Amino acid sequence: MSSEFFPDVPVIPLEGSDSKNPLAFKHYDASAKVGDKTMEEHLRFSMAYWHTLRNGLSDPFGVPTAIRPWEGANDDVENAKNRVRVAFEFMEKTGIKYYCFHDRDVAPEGATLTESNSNLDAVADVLLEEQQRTGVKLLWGTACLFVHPRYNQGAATSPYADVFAYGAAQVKKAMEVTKRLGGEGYTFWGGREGYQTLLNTNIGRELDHLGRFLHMAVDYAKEIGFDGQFYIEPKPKEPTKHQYDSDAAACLNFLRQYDLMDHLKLNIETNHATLAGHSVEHELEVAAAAGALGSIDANTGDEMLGWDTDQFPTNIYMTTQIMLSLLKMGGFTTGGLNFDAKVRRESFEPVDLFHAHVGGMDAFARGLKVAHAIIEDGRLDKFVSERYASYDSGLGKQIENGEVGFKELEAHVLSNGEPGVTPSGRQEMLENLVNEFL
Ligand code: XLS
Ligand code: NI
Ligand code: NI
Repeated sequence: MSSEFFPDVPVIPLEGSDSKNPLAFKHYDASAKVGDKTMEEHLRFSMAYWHTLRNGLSDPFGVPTAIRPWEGANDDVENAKNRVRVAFEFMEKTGIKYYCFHDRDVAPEGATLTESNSNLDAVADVLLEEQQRTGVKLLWGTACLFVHPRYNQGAATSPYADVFAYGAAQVKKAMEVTKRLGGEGYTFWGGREGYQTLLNTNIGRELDHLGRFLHMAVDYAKEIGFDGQFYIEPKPKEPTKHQYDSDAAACLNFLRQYDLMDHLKLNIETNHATLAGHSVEHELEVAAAAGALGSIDANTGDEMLGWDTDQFPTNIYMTTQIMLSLLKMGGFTTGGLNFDAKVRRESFEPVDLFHAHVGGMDAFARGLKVAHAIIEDGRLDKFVSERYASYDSGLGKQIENGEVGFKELEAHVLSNGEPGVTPSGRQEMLENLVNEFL
């Protein structure tokens, strides 16, 4: 284990809930079993390279504040390679076993595509070496199709075919590198796939182009034998006024319209859900109901602010609800909890990165334990299944099986009259029940 970049931070110990050490786990015990899996297997934590290694913490009003002593003077390949060592030391010390990256997070963009690709290959050599040294794996890769000026009006939905082509070339390479690093998935997040004004926009054509783009990705994956899971990540706005991948329902509709349901699952991000006017558990449930919940970008927003603040998750009630949805659908297969989150601009020291991740991991460990206890207890599940029991037999079953139509149902009403008083929804009782476990 190397201890070059964070000499003052040891491997984060597990000290239990009585510990007052801020850099110790109080709840996350990687090898402890919760039900039939260990915490590590349930939670599959991942570090987001773009935030943890590349976010200088600037905001629209101020310059970067982050102190990152390992950064060289130049944004070159040598510096990028050194940064990989930092990333892996960080993951070794926090016990995070996965990471995610955009092509341009890990290696600098060159003057040409060829140069950018060779930069990426050179850094990928080091990523692979460090993966082998530490056992850390790649949860998913992606391409950054939103920073460079060429993408100012989108990539796959840019009105300009040459820009579409550039985006495709970039994704082709990012998929190849993801495969080389054994990535378990590949994510498409809209970036600038959306519009700023309808006055200059043909939505139908842009959506068709996005559909074509994703089919090309599916075809190319088959061609190179990349068998990782593709994800699409909903977000309603920011940077564009309207992003086409607005929310889980819009993404599912898009996937169905373009015959992509078999190829992509959703990567749900908490702060994107709230930007869309939903809760994260709403988005998770919508995705899971369609059999399409793939992965989670674990962060949180600020209820008072209307933008993507990407804060680290600390709210136990929220992590409990996320874990309830996840456990109900049987847990992750290829996905994980990726901390797509950044420390505040005011938290600029390297050690703040540890506080942030350790806190997020502990918040999810508690959420996991609480959600598991609620499921074991069984009262919540029982209440919900009893609520739908009228569909388990008789008329309800006939409705579900498609055995009756309006005429039969009319006849049923004519002979049975009013349904009678329906049972209470008992929301408050159920909220109290959840609180019993917190
Ligand atoms: C931005 C997105 C982005 C994706 C990866 O809001 O969350 O970080 O997760 O491109
Ligand atoms: Ni994200
Ligand atoms: Ni985001």
